[in-house]
Amino acid sequence: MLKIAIQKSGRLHEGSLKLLKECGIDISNGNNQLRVRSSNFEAEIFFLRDDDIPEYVQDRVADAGIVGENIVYETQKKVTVVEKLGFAKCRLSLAVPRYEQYKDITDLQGKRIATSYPNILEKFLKEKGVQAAIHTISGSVEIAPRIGLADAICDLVSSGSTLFLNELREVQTILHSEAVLITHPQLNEEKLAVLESLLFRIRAVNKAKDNKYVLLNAPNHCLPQIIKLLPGMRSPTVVPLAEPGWSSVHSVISENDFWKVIEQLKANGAEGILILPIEKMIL
Ligand code: PRT
Ligand code: ZN
Repeated sequence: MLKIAIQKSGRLHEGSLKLLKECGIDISNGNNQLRVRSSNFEAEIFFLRDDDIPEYVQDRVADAGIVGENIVYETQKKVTVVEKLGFAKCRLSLAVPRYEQYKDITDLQGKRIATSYPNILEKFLKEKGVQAAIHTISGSVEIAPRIGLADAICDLVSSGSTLFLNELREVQTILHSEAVLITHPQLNEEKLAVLESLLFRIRAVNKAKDNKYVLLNAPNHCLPQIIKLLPGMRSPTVVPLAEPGWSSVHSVISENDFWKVIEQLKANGAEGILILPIEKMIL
């Protein structure tokens, strides 16, 4: 049995539950319970505050957990990051009042910086050789400059609208973060086997999200060029159409290359292009 800790409520909660569901792991937390056994997978899910998850994993209360990398690096517990999960993306950044001069990090020498991430910030400033007074506060960091508590802040940013509304300007990114799967560094054989199975499913789900299934028709003389543009998993499937001299080509393309490849396919004679989402992808 693998004990997996996820956030009870907050920005990671939905994404964590959705990922487990996409992995076919059934969890029904109808009564708002603290822990729930999956009915179809060797796992028990614990619902906790995100800040506490690394410590619980270190202390073996849970074997694994889903948290933001920002929390992993700030709490400095002995846990292993085993997989990036691709959701809850954000960055930990320094910001100063909108009209404040800022050339580079040395402008923060001797200044006061408010943050909920004192450990990450201290390490960063040390690396840059900058000395500043770190004020640790647990929430609403963005108001610190306005109330005269600090000259700058170090906080999580995603869209940037919180900074904008508080008349702050992002000047330096310290860390890019996303949700990750962490585990205790030493799991027994039985737990490792469940973890392997979980990782296999997570990778199949996330790989599918990065790719699209493409179907198209093309005259046979265009096939060599089209096949070059669509390497697919091994190579594309090519099947003849009922109309002589034409074929249908099926393949997989990466989300990142998508628009570029589609334009090139059209330019090389492809017609009737269909793009479909992939649910799971196993290489
Ligand atoms: O109650 P609990 O302790 O479990 O939750 P929490 O309130 O501490 O955390 P929560 O739910 O706010 O965030 C959980 C995790 O989500 C964080 O640790 C990050 O890994 C991730 N995450 C992703 C974010 C953001 N994006 C984010 N934008 N966490 C916080 N924010 C906040 C940020 O602090 C700032 O106040 O959102 C504001 C900025 O957002 P924008 O869009 O205006 O830039
Ligand atoms: Zn928290």
